[in-house]
This record gives sequence, structure tokens and C-alpha cells, in this order.
Amino acid sequence: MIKPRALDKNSGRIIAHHGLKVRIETGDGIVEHKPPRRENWVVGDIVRFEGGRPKDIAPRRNELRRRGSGGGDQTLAANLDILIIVTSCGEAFKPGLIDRFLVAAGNAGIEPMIALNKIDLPDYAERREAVGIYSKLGFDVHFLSAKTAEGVEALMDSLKDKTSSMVGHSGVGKTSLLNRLIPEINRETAEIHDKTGQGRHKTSFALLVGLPDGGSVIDSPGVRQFTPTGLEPSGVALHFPGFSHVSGQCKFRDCLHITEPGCRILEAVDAKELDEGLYSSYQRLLASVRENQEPRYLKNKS
Ligand SMILES: Nc1nc2c(ncn2[C@@H]2O[C@H](COP(=O)(O)OP(=O)(O)O)[C@@H](O)[C@H]2O)c(=O)[nH]1
Ligand SMILES: [Mg+2]
Ligand SMILES: [Zn+2]
Repeated sequence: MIKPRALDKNSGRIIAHHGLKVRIETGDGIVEHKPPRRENWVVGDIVRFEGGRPKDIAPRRNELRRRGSGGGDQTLAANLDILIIVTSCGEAFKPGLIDRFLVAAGNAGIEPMIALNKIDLPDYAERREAVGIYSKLGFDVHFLSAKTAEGVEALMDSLKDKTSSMVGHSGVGKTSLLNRLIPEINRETAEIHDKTGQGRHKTSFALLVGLPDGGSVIDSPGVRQFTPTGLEPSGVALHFPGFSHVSGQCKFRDCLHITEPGCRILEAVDAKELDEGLYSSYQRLLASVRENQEPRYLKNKS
């Protein structure tokens, strides 16, 4: 099935994390273990065994981390080659979430890819144009329908021999895409509610599955919001989509593009060379990252 790079008989890869246990794929098959207390093992981690028992996890090549809803950091996955940021037709377009995942991917050194799913729906043309901003900035954008299978083969080709993870809101069709890529999986997807037209949460834990032609894909539960962690405001400026083309020409090398004199980003927004919506998304993300940097006692005081 999966042919992970570095699996010898003393190591395995975490393919699922549910309840208290992790499911580990080893050269000898799949085993389940409870991770040691206080250890945060995630899907994609390589577990090292000693005497048949899991000992520790190998140092991570990279990790996708976010600010947890109750504060504190949460690692979502480790050792990824590609982050597939899934969005869809038929729901409100939320480019802010795409930007946040793009920054997280850039900061972690994971190659980002954007997938617009449900292109069988009537608002496809409008949505294609909205997503066009990312194609123009040089990102890889896939147009897909898990329903009709359009675009799925091209997606499969791009994922060959890589470890990828699908992220995005609940209901955009991540699990449906997984089922298209690997039909044997037949993972449960959300029924759209008759009355409200809204999807419900169905995917409760992250699952890594091998692709038929090599490589593997992680299907994870949807996120409502995402704020990357492990980066400074300067990291947001560095990795924000579309900024690197221009920011090198700002007067100050550590420019955060807010009110600084000689800021090329601000000039570009004024001149309509840089999308205004993109810039306000940057301001919001910068504010969230700064808020997370404040010590907790200051936050609770107000
Ligand atoms: N029209 C249409 N509906 C889709 C498509 N992909 C998924 N859906 C529907 O969207 C709903 C949510 O899908 P699901 O895969 O569970 O989304 P997830 O929460 O991102 O995993 C389900 O009712 C799917 O049938 C698609 O390409 N076109
Ligand atoms: Mg799902
Ligand atoms: Zn600037």
C-alpha cells in the first residue's frame, strides 16, 4: 500500500489519530498504540520502535501548526510535501482562510496548492475569477468536481509520490475528493441538510491513505478558523501571498507595510496594483498573530 520513504523494521508512520490511540503503519502491517503522556504525536509522524514498543518520534521535517481554540498551539500534521487548500463553489468565498494557510505553508516550507471543488455548481464562473488572483500570483490552482470527477486525474498526477494534506472548511468536499482519489476508502461524507443547505461535520479524525500510483493523502476534519503559529509578524509579511514581489523595494528592510514611509506595498495598494482585499486580509492576519504574541495575563485583564 503506502511506501513511506524511511520505514525499516524499527519504524512506522502514523496514519490516524483517534481517541487515545494512534494507528501506525509499519513494514509488518498496521498496529495501534497509545502515545506516551504529554507527547503530541500527529498523522505523518514517524514512530521509532524499540523492542517492539514505540519509543519516540523522529525529528519532523516540518509541521503544520495553528493556534488552538482554547489557546496554546496545536500541531495538525507533520512531514508534508504539499498542503492542498480546498475551497468550493456553492459557499461564501473566504479568501482570508486561503491566505492564512498559504502563510502557514510558506513558513513551514510546505508547497501549497489551491483546489476549487464543486465546479459542477452554477457559481463556478464567478468563483473561478475570484480564485484567479492566486493563479496570477503563481500558485498552483486545481479546478475539481468530486461529483463528476472532473480534474481529479490531474490532481492525482500532481500528488504522485508526495505526502499531501487536504485542509479547509467543513463541507467543501475534502472527504469526497479522497473517495474519488481512492475509491476503496469509501469514507463517510456529510449529507447536506435538506432544510438549511448546510453540510454537517462528518470527518472526526485525520486519516492518511496511500494513493494507487504512489504517495499519500491526509483527509482531516474541517476547520472553522485557522491562525498559524510559530512565526513573528515579520514572518507574516515575508510569506503573505503576493507580497514578496514588491516588499523588497520598501525603504525599510523590516517593513511590516502598515504605516511606514517609503512602503512599496502601501503604494501598490494605492495604485491598485495590489488587491485591496488581499491587503486587508494581511492586516487581519497580522493583528491575530500579534494578539497571540501577547502574554496571556494581559489578554485576560481587559
Ligand atoms: N455538487 C457537488 N457537491 C459535492 C462535491 N464534492 C462534495 N460535495 C458534497 O458536499 C458535501 C460535503 O462533502 P464532504 O466530502 O463531507 O466535505 P468535507 O467536510 O470537506 O470532507 C456532501 O454532501 C458532498 O456530497 C462536488 O464536487 N460537487
Ligand atoms: Mg470530511
Ligand atoms: Zn512596506
